[in-house]
Amino acid sequence: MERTFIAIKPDGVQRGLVGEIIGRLETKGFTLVALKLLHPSRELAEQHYAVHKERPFFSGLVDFITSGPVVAMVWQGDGVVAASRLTIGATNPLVSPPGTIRGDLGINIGRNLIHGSDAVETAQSEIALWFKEEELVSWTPTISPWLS
Ligand code: 3AN
Repeated sequence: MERTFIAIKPDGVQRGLVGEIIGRLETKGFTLVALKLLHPSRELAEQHYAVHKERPFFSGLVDFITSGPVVAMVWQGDGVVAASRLTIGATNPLVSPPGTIRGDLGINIGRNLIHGSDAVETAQSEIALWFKEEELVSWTPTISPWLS
C-alpha cells in the first residue's frame, strides 16, 4: 500500500491548525500510520530540503522549518502521494483553490502550513529520514471496505 510523508510546519502548529489539518486527511479516507511532534534539527531540515540547496530561499526555508515544533506523519492509502497533494493544494496559498488546505488556511508562500512528498520515491526517502521503521504502525481500519 502506498505511503507518503506529510508534515505540519511550525506555522500550522503555532496557529493551532493541527486538528483541522489532520481532520481533513482523515475525512478524505487516508490511514494515519505514524505521528510525532518534534523540533527538527538544522541537519534534518537541510537533508529534507537538500533538493532546494541552490535556491535563494533555502536558508530561509531551513530557518523557518527549524523555528518550532513540527508534526511529522506518515499516511497510507491508494494513490496517497498524488491525492494528498491535491488536498494540500498549490505551493503558493494565494493561488491555491478554496477547498485545499493551503487555499483555505494560508496566504504566504514561505509559510504554507504543510509539506507533502511530491513522488512515491521521494516519499520513501522522506519517511526513512524522519522515522525509524519501528515507529510505523501497520494496521487496517475496520471501516476500510467502505473506502475501497
Ligand atoms: P511544495 O511544498 O508545494 O512541494 P516545493 O517543493 O517546490 O513546494 O518547495 C518546498 C518549499 O519551499 C515550499 N513548501 C515553500 O515553503 C518553499 N518555497 C518554494 N518556493 C518558494 C519561494 N518562491 N519563496 C519562498 N519559499 C518557497
